[in-house]
Amino acid sequence: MLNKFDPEIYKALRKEIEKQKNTINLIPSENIVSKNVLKIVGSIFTNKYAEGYPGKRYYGGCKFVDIVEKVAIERACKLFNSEHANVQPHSGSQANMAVYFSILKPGDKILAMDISSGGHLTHGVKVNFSGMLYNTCFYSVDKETELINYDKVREIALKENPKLIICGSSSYSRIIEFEKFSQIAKEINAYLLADIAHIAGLIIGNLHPTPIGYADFITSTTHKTLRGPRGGLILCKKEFKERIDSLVIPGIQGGPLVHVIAAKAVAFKEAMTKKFKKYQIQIIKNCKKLCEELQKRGYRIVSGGTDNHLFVIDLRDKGINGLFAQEILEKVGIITNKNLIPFDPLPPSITSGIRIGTPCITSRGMKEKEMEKIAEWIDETLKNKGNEKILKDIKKKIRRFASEYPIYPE
Ligand code: DSN
Repeated sequence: MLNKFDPEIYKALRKEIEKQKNTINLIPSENIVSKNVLKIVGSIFTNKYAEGYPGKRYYGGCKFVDIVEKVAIERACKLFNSEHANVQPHSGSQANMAVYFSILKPGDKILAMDISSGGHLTHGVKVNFSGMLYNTCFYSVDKETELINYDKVREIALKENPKLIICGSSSYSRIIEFEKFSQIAKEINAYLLADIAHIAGLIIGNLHPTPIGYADFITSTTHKTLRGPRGGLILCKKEFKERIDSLVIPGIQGGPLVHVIAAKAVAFKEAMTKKFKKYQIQIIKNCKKLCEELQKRGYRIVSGGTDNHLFVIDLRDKGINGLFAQEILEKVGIITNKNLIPFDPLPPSITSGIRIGTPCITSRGMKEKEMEKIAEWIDETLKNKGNEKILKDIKKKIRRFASEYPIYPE
């Protein structure tokens, strides 16, 4: 038994279970998987090497692995209405890397959203491989509205003439108009990549427009709103199939994580159900409600609201920074992450904002009335940051409240 053999790791696991049970997780990129996904990701498929693709492996003994990967590919294509899917990327970063390597040479130009507006590390940020290898220029949200200004994006695209335009974001709380990005990309003969890591589940639920038919490549993770195991996914037109597949393996990866691919397949099946659509609707309802409740209590929300599963609070007028807010909220059992706001004067290690999202708490069964309570606790915590007694009291209430909601949903 693990507890006897490795008490160090066992204890950490017990503590993590306790933490997930007794706290309120508002990190928009996290979720909690179903029992079936959890079971298959912990299965003996982890024992198998399967470099290659179904029917074309470099190892023997892949008969059953082939079934798993074929099913995962078919389900991903059906779910997103895509011509091709590669289910092997270990993460969203590797999915993006495979796309870049398939169409770009080092030094080629990328146009992407800047990180303070909501762009991702792998969208050309200097400290990341994407920024080291490629020459990136950025578009930001509009300073006034904090929304994407498509005329401005077009203007930059015409001036910079990038080979690839990337849309998709980690903290943009509004609808992304893929059709407009596609028109801009077409005008300058650039490729378009839509990174839908955050909003994949909403797209499946028809609650956000799909990039299918507009983007040449679509990348995603499978563990955010999609609620599958941690991993990546690439969708593309048939014409790019060979290039993408050979870039994933042997290009940038070796053996696929078969246990994770099996879990992706299960998650894709779950995502085809009515229950999943209802879940996605509730994520948005909860997010809007939580956002409104915080606005009522005087918090400024970047762009003035949300259309999706997340939003960012600008804390500058509260006299605290994102790091401080993250830490004090964690103290009472509310898990968030510090996040840059557009044109943030503070560095990413401190930030002026926190990012809030509802996928996880919605998976646990919370609805609008619970959002009122959570907003109140956030507000009370930030207002009473120096009062240990009040903070302790809030922690107790949160612990009692959170422990009522399951962390192993069906
Ligand atoms: N870490 C993910 C997020 O939080 O959005 C992106 O990689």
